[in-house]
Amino acid sequence: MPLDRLSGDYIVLVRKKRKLFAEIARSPAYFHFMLRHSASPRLPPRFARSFNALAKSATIRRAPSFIINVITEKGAEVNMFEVPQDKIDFYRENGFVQFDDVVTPEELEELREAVGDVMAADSERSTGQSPNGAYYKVLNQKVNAWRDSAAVAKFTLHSRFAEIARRLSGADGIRLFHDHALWKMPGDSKPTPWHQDMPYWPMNKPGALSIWLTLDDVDENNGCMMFVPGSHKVGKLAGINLVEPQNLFDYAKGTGIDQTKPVIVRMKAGSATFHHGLTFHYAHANGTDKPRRVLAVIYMPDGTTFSGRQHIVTAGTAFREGDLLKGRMFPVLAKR
Ligand SMILES: O=C(O)CCC(=O)C(=O)O
Repeated sequence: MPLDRLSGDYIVLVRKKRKLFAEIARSPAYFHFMLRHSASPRLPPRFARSFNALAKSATIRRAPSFIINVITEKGAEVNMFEVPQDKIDFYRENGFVQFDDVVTPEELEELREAVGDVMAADSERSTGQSPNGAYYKVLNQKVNAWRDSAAVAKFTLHSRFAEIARRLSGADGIRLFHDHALWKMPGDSKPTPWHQDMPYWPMNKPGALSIWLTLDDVDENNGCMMFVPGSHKVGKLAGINLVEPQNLFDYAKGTGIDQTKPVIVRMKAGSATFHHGLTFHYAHANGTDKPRRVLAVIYMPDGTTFSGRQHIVTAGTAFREGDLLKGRMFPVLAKR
């Protein structure tokens, strides 16, 4: 794909010897210039030299939507990610946004296998439910899948998604809160009822958000999501019991949000939505005979403090109310 056919605003990430260098290229011409002349001001000279070499041997291909991979003959990888301003504006106005093809077809296969392995294994680190419980009909969930699998960690910790989250939220830095595999199982499947996420999270301030990356095509038949546009502006309401749900809209009476039409988001496998922790959302039951497979990752702005609320991820840790959520469980994944 010739570079001059590309347009938009890109984040260029260069991974070299496990270090990551990021730069924003406002135009393909600038990216071209970087490739040719190693002109990025943030690249150290030693790296700039190899960057030059990399440019000479690079092949460039464009993934279906917004990822552009530059793969060198030696396997080094440069990824360019478009985060168009209209996506950021849409997220801030509506509390959710869709990105198609956030992974390549090869990555999708890798991810299906990696998350499938974690779901199939018994583990001390990730936590799931018993298949006999009522919650399992809503979600077969495993929290912190990345702690069990380097192959999942590659995606959970990937700066591609965290940088999108950072840009959407406007935060200077983004930390991981946790990931979770969300399988909606076939057979007596229940919808995920309308809820906000923030009431469950032990955080003092809103701002955290999730990516919901689907590994299967999703629609109303197998558990696609719905969102109420603008509902993140209503504030934090009561937490909903996902097994015996209260009606979230009862808590929102008089806000106008109870009259707002939800948006159904059907997606192809490998696509994702990002949603704000206060956005009202719902997922349909799975009426098919296959699991609906999703990897969701929750990101929080760097600086988020612990509210003291009971949560599976902070249970048994030394965090006290008001402490910064940081450390090896909550690494910084993207930074301005
Ligand atoms: O996957 C689902 O069914 C629900 C997901 C959800 O509620 C979330 O990611 O916050």
